[in-house]
Amino acid sequence: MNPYLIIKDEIREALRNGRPVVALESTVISHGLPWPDNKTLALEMEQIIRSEGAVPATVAIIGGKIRVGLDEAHIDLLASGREPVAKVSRRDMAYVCAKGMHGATTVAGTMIAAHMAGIDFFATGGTGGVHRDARESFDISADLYELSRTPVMVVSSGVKSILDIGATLEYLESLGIPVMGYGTDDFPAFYSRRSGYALHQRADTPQEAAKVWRAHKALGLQNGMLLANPVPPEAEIPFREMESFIRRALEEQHAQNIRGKDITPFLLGRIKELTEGRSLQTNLALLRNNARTAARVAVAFAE
Ligand code: PSU
Ligand code: MN
Repeated sequence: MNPYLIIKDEIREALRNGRPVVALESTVISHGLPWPDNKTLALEMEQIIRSEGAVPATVAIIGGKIRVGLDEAHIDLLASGREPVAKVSRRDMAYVCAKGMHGATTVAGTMIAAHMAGIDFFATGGTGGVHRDARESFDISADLYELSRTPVMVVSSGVKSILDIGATLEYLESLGIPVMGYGTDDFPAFYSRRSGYALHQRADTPQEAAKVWRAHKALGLQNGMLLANPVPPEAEIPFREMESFIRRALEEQHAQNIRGKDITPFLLGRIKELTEGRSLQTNLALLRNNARTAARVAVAFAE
């Protein structure tokens, strides 16, 4: 047994019985959304997953233990910011556990914990990717490398256009990571339903997505997969409207010399301020939608 891993009883039981379970990340709670929307949203995503007949498993490190399945008090701790919470990717995992710290898991960190627990499906908002200045900065999210080595299906709304979307897709291809559009042939750009980049794999129903995942497992492929789920049309912000805000946030990031793992949270926060909260509503809508889709795929897979 792994002394650093605590799986909630309900989740352990569900996994033992082959019932559907969906993992959720916690960096979006601690670093991605403002209080109190972050707490409301985290609880809402869990509720949506339950209403679809699956069991939610929000992942975080609390006092040095990786928890798969949180209580409301844990979510409150992560959301309120009253104690320091580290942003935890693969790099940070052992350190944060050894030191007994609190940590919010990124897409990469959450995939690791989900796989340790035996969970196949994971819903998030947007994944990390290749940053626009990666040619000089080498800033490529560890999420991409994790997708290339850990067998979990990640449901996301593509990547934010703070990133270089074309380069991110090229890198996903190089790493052998399948990207399947959910009801779309166009890679979604987080706030926008379309990025203009074509996808070559598509699923229109939870059953179709589950079937591809079943084949992936049967083939013994050890990497992850992205199911790219566009934001609901009524919550979308068109691509060209976002571009000026994104450019401004990127200029400020460079001017203020923000680096490393602080870059993504900085950009997310500035974009929210620059769009006066409108982007927040879009962000919440796509997170709920991804929780619902991931739960439906997990249920279809279990049937
Ligand atoms: N993109 C978003 N919202 C987020 C994140 C990314 O639109 O909350 C978070 C996720 O947890 C993701 C992490 O795994 O940021 C990527 O950080 P980095 O770019 O430092 O790898
Ligand atoms: Mn980075």
